Amino acid sequence: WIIDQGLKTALINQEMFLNYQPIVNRDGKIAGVEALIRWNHPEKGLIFPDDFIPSAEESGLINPLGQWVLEHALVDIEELNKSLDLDLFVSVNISTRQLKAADFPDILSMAIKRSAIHLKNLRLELTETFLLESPEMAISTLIKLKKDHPGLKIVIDDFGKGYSSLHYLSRLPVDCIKIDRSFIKEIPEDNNRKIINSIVNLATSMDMEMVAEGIETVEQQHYPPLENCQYFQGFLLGKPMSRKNLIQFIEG
Ligand code: G
Ligand code: G
Ligand code: MN
Ligand code: NA
Repeated sequence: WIIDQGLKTALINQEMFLNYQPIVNRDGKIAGVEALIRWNHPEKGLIFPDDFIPSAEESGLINPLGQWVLEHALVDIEELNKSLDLDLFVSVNISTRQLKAADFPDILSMAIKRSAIHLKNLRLELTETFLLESPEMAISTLIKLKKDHPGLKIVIDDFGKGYSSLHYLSRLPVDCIKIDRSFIKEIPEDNNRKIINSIVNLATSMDMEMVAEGIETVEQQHYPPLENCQYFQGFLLGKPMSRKNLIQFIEG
C-alpha cells in the first residue's frame, strides 16, 4: 500500500491525533509532556510515526503535518495549563526538513501566537542529523528562533545515538539533551556507566538540562550516574496517552 497516498488526505480526513507522554522531575512529579503523533488509518488501523514519518519527510508532507502538530500540541497544553492551573511544558518533535523550510519561523510564530503558550513552556526536539547535515544552517536557524522567542528551549533528541555532534555542540544554543534510551535500556547492567557519566558531565558543564529517556524500571530511574539528571521519561512513569487520559493521570 502506498503511504503517501493516504498521508495526503489524512489531515483533511482528521485521521491524525496526538498522544502526550509525561516527563517527570526528580520528585516524580509531572513537569511536562512530549507530543507524539499517531495515525488512525481507516483500513490499516493505528499507525505509529516510525512507519510514516520517514515517508512524510521524503515527500515533504512532513511540513503540513508538522505544522498541524505544532498548532494542536501548543493549544492542547496551554488549555490544559489554564484549566488545571498548571505550568507544564510541551516538547514537540521537529524534523530536519521542517527546520530547513523557509516558512518554519512563521509557522512557529503563528502557533505560538494562536495558543498563547508561555515561551518557557515550549521545547523543540531536534535530532543530531540536522546538526550534522547542515551545521552552519542549524546554528543560524536556532540562534534566530531563540532570539525571536526568548525562553524557547532547544532539545537534542536521542543524544548519543548517532554520530556525535560534539564538535558543534558548543556553538549551538542547546538547552537540553535527551539521553538516548539505548543507554538506559541495559541498566542495571553497568555496560554504559562510563558513557552515561560522560554525557551527564558534558551536559552539566555546558549548563544543559537532561532528560533520561526510556525509563522502564525503578532501578533505571534511580541509577546513581543519573543523579544529576533533571527529568525522566518512560513507560514506568507514564505511557503516551490521549489528552483526556493525561488529565485523569494528573488529577490522579
Ligand atoms: O510515538 P513513538 O514513540 O512511536 O515515536 C516514534 C518516533 O517518531 C520518535 O522518534 C519520535 O521522535 C517520532 N515522532 C513522534 N511524533 C512526531 C512528530 O510529531 N513529528 C516528528 N517529526 N516526529 C515524531
Ligand atoms: O525518539 P523519541 O524520543 O522522540 O521517541 C519517543 C518514542 O519513545 C515514542 O515512540 C514512545 O512511545 C517511545 N517510548 C517512550 N517511553 C519508552 C520506554 O520506556 N520504552 C520504550 N521502549 N519506548 C519508549
Ligand atoms: Mn522525541
Ligand atoms: Na528520543
